[in-house]
Amino acid sequence: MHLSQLDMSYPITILTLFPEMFPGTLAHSIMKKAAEKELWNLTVINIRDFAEGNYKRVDDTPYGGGAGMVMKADVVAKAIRAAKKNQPNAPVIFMTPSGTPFKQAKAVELSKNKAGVILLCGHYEGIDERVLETEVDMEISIGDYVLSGGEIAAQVVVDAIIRNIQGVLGNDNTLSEESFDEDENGQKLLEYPHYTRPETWEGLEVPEVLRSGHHDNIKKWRKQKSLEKTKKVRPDILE
Ligand code: 6GU
Repeated sequence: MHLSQLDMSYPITILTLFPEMFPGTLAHSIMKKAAEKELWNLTVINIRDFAEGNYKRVDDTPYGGGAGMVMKADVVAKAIRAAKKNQPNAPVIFMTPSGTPFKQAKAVELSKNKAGVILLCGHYEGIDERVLETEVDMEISIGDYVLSGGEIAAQVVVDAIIRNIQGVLGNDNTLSEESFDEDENGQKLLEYPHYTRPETWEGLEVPEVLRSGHHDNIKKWRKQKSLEKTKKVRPDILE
Protein backbone atom coordinates (compact mmCIF):
# COMPACT_ATOMS: atom_id res chain seq x y z
CA MET A 1 0.00 0.00 0.00
CA HIS A 2 1.33 3.42 -0.98
CA LEU A 3 1.67 6.16 1.64
CA SER A 4 0.23 8.65 -0.85
CA GLN A 5 -3.03 6.72 -0.72
CA LEU A 6 -2.96 6.38 3.05
CA ASP A 7 -2.33 10.02 3.96
CA MET A 8 -5.52 11.35 2.41
CA SER A 9 -9.14 11.27 3.51
CA TYR A 10 -11.69 10.71 0.72
CA PRO A 11 -14.22 13.56 1.02
CA ILE A 12 -17.96 12.95 0.60
CA THR A 13 -20.69 15.59 0.80
CA ILE A 14 -24.37 14.63 0.91
CA LEU A 15 -27.04 17.19 0.01
CA THR A 16 -30.38 16.24 1.52
CA LEU A 17 -33.65 17.52 2.98
CA PHE A 18 -33.31 14.78 5.63
CA PRO A 19 -29.85 15.22 7.20
CA GLU A 20 -30.93 13.11 10.22
CA MET A 21 -30.90 10.06 7.91
CA PHE A 22 -27.06 10.31 7.97
CA PRO A 23 -24.61 8.81 8.77
CA GLY A 24 -27.16 5.97 9.18
CA THR A 25 -25.58 2.67 8.10
CA LEU A 26 -22.29 4.48 7.38
CA ALA A 27 -21.66 4.85 11.16
CA HIS A 28 -21.24 1.07 11.51
CA SER A 29 -18.93 -1.81 10.76
CA ILE A 30 -16.29 -1.31 8.06
CA MET A 31 -17.39 2.23 7.14
CA LYS A 32 -17.15 3.27 10.81
CA LYS A 33 -13.65 1.84 11.19
CA ALA A 34 -12.53 3.47 7.95
CA ALA A 35 -13.86 6.87 9.08
CA GLU A 36 -12.07 6.48 12.42
CA LYS A 37 -8.86 5.83 10.46
CA GLU A 38 -9.67 9.05 8.54
CA LEU A 39 -9.68 7.17 5.23
CA TRP A 40 -12.91 9.00 4.37
CA ASN A 41 -15.00 11.84 5.81
CA LEU A 42 -18.63 12.84 5.53
CA THR A 43 -20.19 16.31 5.35
CA VAL A 44 -23.99 16.50 5.37
CA ILE A 45 -25.65 19.65 4.06
CA ASN A 46 -29.31 20.40 4.74
CA ILE A 47 -30.75 21.75 1.48
CA ARG A 48 -33.42 23.62 3.48
CA ASP A 49 -30.67 25.85 4.94
CA PHE A 50 -30.50 27.53 1.51
CA ALA A 51 -34.23 28.28 1.27
CA GLU A 52 -35.44 31.87 1.59
CA GLY A 53 -37.95 33.58 3.84
CA ASN A 54 -39.89 32.58 6.93
CA TYR A 55 -41.37 29.49 5.24
CA LYS A 56 -38.03 28.11 3.97
CA ARG A 57 -39.78 26.77 0.93
CA VAL A 58 -37.82 24.10 -0.97
CA ASP A 59 -40.44 22.88 -3.46
CA ASP A 60 -43.27 24.16 -5.64
CA THR A 61 -45.99 22.85 -7.99
CA PRO A 62 -44.90 21.56 -11.42
CA TYR A 63 -45.37 23.64 -14.59
CA GLY A 64 -47.73 21.76 -16.86
CA GLY A 65 -49.53 20.21 -13.93
CA GLY A 66 -49.34 16.69 -12.59
CA ALA A 67 -48.84 14.96 -9.29
CA GLY A 68 -46.33 15.91 -6.60
CA MET A 69 -43.97 18.80 -6.03
CA VAL A 70 -40.70 19.82 -7.65
CA MET A 71 -37.59 20.94 -5.75
CA LYS A 72 -36.75 24.57 -6.59
CA ALA A 73 -33.73 25.25 -8.85
CA ASP A 74 -32.45 28.24 -6.84
CA VAL A 75 -32.43 26.42 -3.51
CA VAL A 76 -30.78 23.26 -4.86
CA ALA A 77 -28.21 25.30 -6.83
CA LYS A 78 -27.17 27.23 -3.70
CA ALA A 79 -26.72 23.97 -1.77
CA ILE A 80 -24.61 22.46 -4.57
CA ARG A 81 -22.46 25.60 -4.82
CA ALA A 82 -21.84 25.50 -1.06
CA ALA A 83 -20.62 21.88 -1.39
CA LYS A 84 -18.39 22.83 -4.34
CA LYS A 85 -16.59 25.44 -2.21
CA ASN A 86 -15.08 22.57 -0.20
CA GLN A 87 -14.78 20.11 -3.11
CA PRO A 88 -14.36 22.18 -6.31
CA ASN A 89 -13.24 19.19 -8.40
CA ALA A 90 -15.67 16.55 -7.14
CA PRO A 91 -18.37 15.26 -9.51
CA VAL A 92 -21.91 16.25 -8.49
CA ILE A 93 -24.06 13.12 -8.70
CA PHE A 94 -27.86 13.20 -8.58
CA MET A 95 -29.39 10.08 -7.02
CA THR A 96 -32.44 9.16 -9.11
CA PRO A 97 -34.24 6.05 -10.41
CA SER A 98 -33.92 7.57 -13.90
CA GLY A 99 -30.11 7.69 -13.68
CA THR A 100 -27.41 5.44 -15.16
CA PRO A 101 -27.41 2.02 -13.43
CA PHE A 102 -24.68 1.97 -10.75
CA LYS A 103 -22.07 -0.77 -11.27
CA GLN A 104 -18.97 -2.01 -9.47
CA ALA A 105 -16.74 -0.45 -12.18
CA LYS A 106 -18.18 3.01 -11.38
CA ALA A 107 -17.62 2.45 -7.64
CA VAL A 108 -13.96 1.59 -8.34
CA GLU A 109 -13.54 4.57 -10.69
CA LEU A 110 -15.02 7.05 -8.18
CA SER A 111 -12.88 5.60 -5.36
CA LYS A 112 -9.74 6.58 -7.32
CA ASN A 113 -10.71 10.26 -7.63
CA LYS A 114 -9.17 12.08 -4.65
CA ALA A 115 -11.66 14.94 -5.12
CA GLY A 116 -14.32 12.59 -3.71
CA VAL A 117 -18.01 12.94 -4.57
CA ILE A 118 -20.95 15.27 -3.92
CA LEU A 119 -24.21 13.28 -3.78
CA LEU A 120 -27.51 15.10 -4.29
CA CYS A 121 -30.55 13.33 -2.84
CA GLY A 122 -33.90 14.22 -4.33
CA HIS A 123 -37.38 13.98 -2.85
CA TYR A 124 -40.89 14.75 -4.05
CA GLU A 125 -41.44 14.20 -7.79
CA GLY A 126 -38.10 15.56 -8.82
CA ILE A 127 -35.77 18.55 -9.15
CA ASP A 128 -36.14 21.44 -11.59
CA GLU A 129 -34.39 20.24 -14.78
CA ARG A 130 -32.45 23.52 -15.17
CA VAL A 131 -30.33 22.90 -12.07
CA LEU A 132 -29.59 19.36 -13.27
CA GLU A 133 -28.41 20.79 -16.62
CA THR A 134 -26.14 23.40 -15.11
CA GLU A 135 -24.83 21.94 -11.83
CA VAL A 136 -25.05 18.13 -12.04
CA ASP A 137 -22.37 15.98 -13.71
CA MET A 138 -23.96 12.53 -13.50
CA GLU A 139 -27.22 10.81 -12.55
CA ILE A 140 -27.05 7.41 -10.82
CA SER A 141 -29.72 4.78 -10.11
CA ILE A 142 -29.05 1.81 -7.82
CA GLY A 143 -31.60 -0.45 -9.52
CA ASP A 144 -34.89 -0.79 -11.33
CA TYR A 145 -37.29 0.10 -8.53
CA VAL A 146 -38.40 3.41 -7.03
CA LEU A 147 -37.28 4.61 -3.59
CA SER A 148 -39.00 7.49 -1.79
CA GLY A 149 -35.78 9.49 -1.73
CA GLY A 150 -32.11 9.28 -2.68
CA GLU A 151 -30.79 8.88 0.89
CA ILE A 152 -30.73 5.08 1.09
CA ALA A 153 -29.28 4.91 -2.42
CA ALA A 154 -26.58 7.43 -1.41
CA GLN A 155 -25.55 5.22 1.51
CA VAL A 156 -25.35 2.24 -0.87
CA VAL A 157 -23.13 4.21 -3.27
CA VAL A 158 -20.87 5.54 -0.47
CA ASP A 159 -20.31 2.03 0.93
CA ALA A 160 -19.57 0.61 -2.53
CA ILE A 161 -17.01 3.39 -3.18
CA ILE A 162 -15.26 3.46 0.20
CA ARG A 163 -14.59 -0.28 0.44
CA ASN A 164 -12.35 0.09 -2.63
CA ILE A 165 -10.05 2.60 -0.91
CA GLN A 166 -6.65 1.25 0.16
CA GLY A 167 -6.57 0.41 3.86
CA VAL A 168 -10.36 0.16 4.33
CA LEU A 169 -10.53 -3.65 4.21
CA GLY A 170 -8.18 -5.44 6.60
CA ASN A 171 -6.80 -7.83 4.02
CA ASP A 172 -6.07 -6.38 0.58
CA ASN A 173 -6.78 -9.85 -0.87
CA THR A 174 -10.40 -9.90 0.26
CA LEU A 175 -11.16 -7.33 -2.45
CA SER A 176 -10.03 -9.44 -5.38
CA GLU A 177 -12.29 -12.53 -5.27
CA GLU A 178 -15.73 -11.05 -4.80
CA SER A 179 -18.90 -11.00 -6.84
CA PHE A 180 -18.59 -8.72 -9.90
CA ASP A 181 -14.79 -8.83 -9.82
CA GLU A 182 -13.27 -10.03 -13.06
CA ASP A 183 -11.44 -13.33 -13.26
CA GLU A 184 -8.10 -13.75 -15.11
CA ASN A 185 -9.99 -13.79 -18.41
CA GLY A 186 -11.86 -10.56 -17.69
CA GLN A 187 -15.10 -12.43 -16.98
CA LYS A 188 -17.29 -11.09 -14.18
CA LEU A 189 -18.54 -13.93 -11.97
CA LEU A 190 -20.56 -14.16 -8.77
CA GLU A 191 -18.86 -15.43 -5.63
CA TYR A 192 -18.36 -19.14 -4.86
CA PRO A 193 -20.01 -20.59 -1.71
CA HIS A 194 -18.33 -20.36 1.72
CA TYR A 195 -18.25 -22.81 4.64
CA THR A 196 -16.93 -22.81 8.20
CA ARG A 197 -17.07 -25.24 11.17
CA PRO A 198 -18.69 -27.57 12.02
CA GLU A 199 -17.81 -30.09 9.29
CA THR A 200 -21.35 -31.52 9.51
CA TRP A 201 -24.34 -29.31 10.35
CA GLU A 202 -27.86 -30.79 10.43
CA GLY A 203 -26.67 -33.62 8.21
CA LEU A 204 -25.10 -31.28 5.65
CA GLU A 205 -21.37 -31.73 4.99
CA VAL A 206 -18.73 -29.25 3.92
CA PRO A 207 -17.59 -30.27 0.40
CA GLU A 208 -14.68 -32.73 0.62
CA VAL A 209 -12.43 -30.73 -1.72
CA LEU A 210 -12.38 -27.76 0.71
CA ARG A 211 -11.09 -30.06 3.50
CA SER A 212 -8.48 -31.69 1.25
CA GLY A 213 -5.91 -28.93 1.47
CA HIS A 214 -5.31 -29.35 -2.28
CA HIS A 215 -5.13 -25.68 -3.26
CA ASP A 216 -5.17 -26.27 -7.00
CA ASN A 217 -8.35 -28.37 -6.78
CA ILE A 218 -9.94 -25.87 -4.39
CA LYS A 219 -9.28 -23.09 -6.87
CA LYS A 220 -10.81 -25.12 -9.74
CA TRP A 221 -13.84 -26.09 -7.61
CA ARG A 222 -14.49 -22.48 -6.62
CA LYS A 223 -14.22 -21.31 -10.23
CA GLN A 224 -16.70 -24.02 -11.29
CA LYS A 225 -19.15 -23.05 -8.52
CA SER A 226 -18.87 -19.35 -9.46
CA LEU A 227 -19.64 -20.21 -13.07
CA GLU A 228 -22.64 -22.42 -12.15
CA LYS A 229 -24.05 -19.74 -9.84
CA THR A 230 -23.62 -17.00 -12.44
CA LYS A 231 -25.28 -19.12 -15.19
CA LYS A 232 -28.18 -19.80 -12.83
CA VAL A 233 -28.91 -16.35 -11.37
CA ARG A 234 -27.12 -13.81 -13.63
CA PRO A 235 -26.80 -15.19 -17.17
CA ASP A 236 -26.93 -11.56 -18.35
CA ILE A 237 -23.37 -10.84 -17.07
CA LEU A 238 -21.84 -13.95 -18.71
CA GLU A 239 -19.86 -13.24 -21.87
CL1 6GU B 1 -30.64 6.66 -6.72
N1 6GU B 1 -33.09 7.23 -5.95
C1 6GU B 1 -34.39 6.92 -5.80
N2 6GU B 1 -35.20 7.82 -5.26
N3 6GU B 1 -34.93 5.76 -6.17
C2 6GU B 1 -34.10 4.88 -6.72
C3 6GU B 1 -32.73 5.13 -6.90
C4 6GU B 1 -32.26 6.34 -6.50
N4 6GU B 1 -32.19 4.05 -7.48
C5 6GU B 1 -33.17 3.19 -7.65
N5 6GU B 1 -34.32 3.67 -7.18
